[in-house]
Amino acid sequence: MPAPRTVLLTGAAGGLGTLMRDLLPAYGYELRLLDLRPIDDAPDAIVADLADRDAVREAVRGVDAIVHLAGISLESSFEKILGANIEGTYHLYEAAREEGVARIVFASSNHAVGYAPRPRGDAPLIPIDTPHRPDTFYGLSKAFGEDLAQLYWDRHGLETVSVRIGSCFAEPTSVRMLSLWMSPADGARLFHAALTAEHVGHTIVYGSSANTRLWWDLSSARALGYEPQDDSEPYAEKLIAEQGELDPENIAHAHLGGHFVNDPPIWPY
Ligand code: NAI
Ligand code: 15L
Repeated sequence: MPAPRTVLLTGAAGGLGTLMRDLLPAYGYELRLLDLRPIDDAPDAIVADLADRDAVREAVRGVDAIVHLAGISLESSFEKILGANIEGTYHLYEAAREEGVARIVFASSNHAVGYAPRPRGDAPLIPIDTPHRPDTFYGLSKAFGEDLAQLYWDRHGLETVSVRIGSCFAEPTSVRMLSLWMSPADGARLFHAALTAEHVGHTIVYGSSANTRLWWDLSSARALGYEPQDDSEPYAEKLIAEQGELDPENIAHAHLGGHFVNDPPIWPY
């Protein structure tokens, strides 16, 4: 596929969307922005709900690719997750199919496989082909999004890179995040690789920096051309001094999904 130029960024008002609005244009993309919420410094952004199929179809028209970040990003009721993440993602894929968009980069999450035990000692890294083990309705919606992406590749030839993002914030803020952190700059590198790699079909990758304390296998991300430059290790001493080492007897510390397995943060809206 030729390198995409015009990219629809859904969820552009959110935390990750704001970071990517700053970082992705340097790779040559012209971004079209969409979110439920208006964006103060982007008056041209499309304000639309993924529930609005006509608005979604119009937003998708003419773009080369989509980076799909919009949705509920924490745990919520099944009904709310169903609307925003499951039906919303379906509407986006249908619109992309109808408008002939070649590729979607889907913001999946570590929580699609959150009940995978975190590796300890010399145990192997969590493999890409680990079975779906969602830790929440939120994680379940990400597992659905990955399966939807597979269906649209197999049936319609629409390509997707599903990025099971770890924790993409300016800095890691917990001991768990030392293993899952994806620096914003590495996030942009990975999204760029996902947008430009040839023949991805439906590829699932883990999304993190090259952390010393890595828990998962980055090889499928590297195969796209992703070369992470950052490592959370400089933050380790301070975070461990403040929070202590992870306790294997603590269920939240024993699984990839962390506190989502027993006390997930709830979407506030
Ligand atoms: P966020 O909650 O800050 O942003 C999500 C955005 O989606 C919000 O601006 C919200 O208004 C918008 N949105 C929600 N429902 C919508 C709807 N029905 N129609 C249109 N827009 C809607 O979340 P964040 O952290 O920016 O994450 C972005 C994406 O990446 C999410 O899909 C999240 O699940 C995923 N992700 C993020 C991780 C992270 O570390 N930030 C980790 C793993 C996955
Ligand atoms: C996610 O999927 C969330 O969207 C994000 O807010 C973080 O909680 C992240 O996972 C995480 O596991 O740290």
